[in-house]
Amino acid sequence: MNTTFISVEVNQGVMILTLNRPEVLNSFNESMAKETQMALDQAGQDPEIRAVIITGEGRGFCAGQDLQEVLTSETNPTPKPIQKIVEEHYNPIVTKIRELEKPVIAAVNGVAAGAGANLALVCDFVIADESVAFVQAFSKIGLVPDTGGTWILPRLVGMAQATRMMFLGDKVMATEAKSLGMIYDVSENGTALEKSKNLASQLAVQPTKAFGFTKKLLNQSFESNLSQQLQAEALYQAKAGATEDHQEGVAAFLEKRKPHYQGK
Ligand code: T3D
Repeated sequence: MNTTFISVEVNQGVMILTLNRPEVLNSFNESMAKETQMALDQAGQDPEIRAVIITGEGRGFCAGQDLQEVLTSETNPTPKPIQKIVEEHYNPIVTKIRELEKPVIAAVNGVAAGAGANLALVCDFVIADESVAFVQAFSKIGLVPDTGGTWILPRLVGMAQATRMMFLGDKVMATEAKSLGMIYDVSENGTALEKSKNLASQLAVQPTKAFGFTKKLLNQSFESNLSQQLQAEALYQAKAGATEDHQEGVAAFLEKRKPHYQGK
């Protein structure tokens, strides 16, 4: 895949997608958004890829929308309308992450603001360096939260904290984020990517299909009532039960050996 604003590396079943516009804290321009979408498509299509890490180059993870790109100026007299930016850049990224039937880890190496904060939060795992600040920066510039923030944040931290973050736009440091249940883990500064790689390597040798089905169940869990969710569990259990990995898991248990899952 030819890319300019992200780099993509695949190694031992793990794709590392690095946002790469460090001079603007990896804020999203249109091309970076499109390249990110393409990389997520590749992650979905390639059976060899069984876990994905999203991280940032330099001192930031992602500062959200590139605000230069939306400003009307002599060089940019007709910027793309905001609604189109949200619909064409951010919404597909969030959908692709949530629908990817493989685990996605955000290795948050530096500040995560606006769409950048919510990009991290919609991932399945978030590991952040302890000096990282998550900022719902939208209200500071008179916008509403997007990139799935109004969907994921209340689910993670409840209405009171989500409202506080979105109205006040204050910095939520990694340690507080973990204590609020907003992220999975905090790492020593400079180690979020390493820690994420360790987690991804573990996940990439697990029963990938069962993870994909689990994501689907989690995606719908807040919208379903108990009976709908029980029904969905039965259906996805049937699918998981028909996988080679399930056969392997049971055989390995009975033979008292380690399972060798192939994501099939
Ligand atoms: O079209 C739409 O707008 C709809 C889509 C909305 C989605 C959104 O994401 S809206 C929210 C957009 N993001 C922000 O409002 C965050 C803006 N950035 C900041 O508030 C701060 O940069 C941070 C709190 C993230 C970090 O602060 P700090 O002090 O660590 O860094 P800095 O000095 O502010 O930034 C470093 C450089 O990156 C600086 O450039 P310079 O002065 O070195 O040439 C700064 O201008 C640039 N930068 C940071 N964020 C953005 C940016 N340039 C363009 N767009 C940015 N979002």
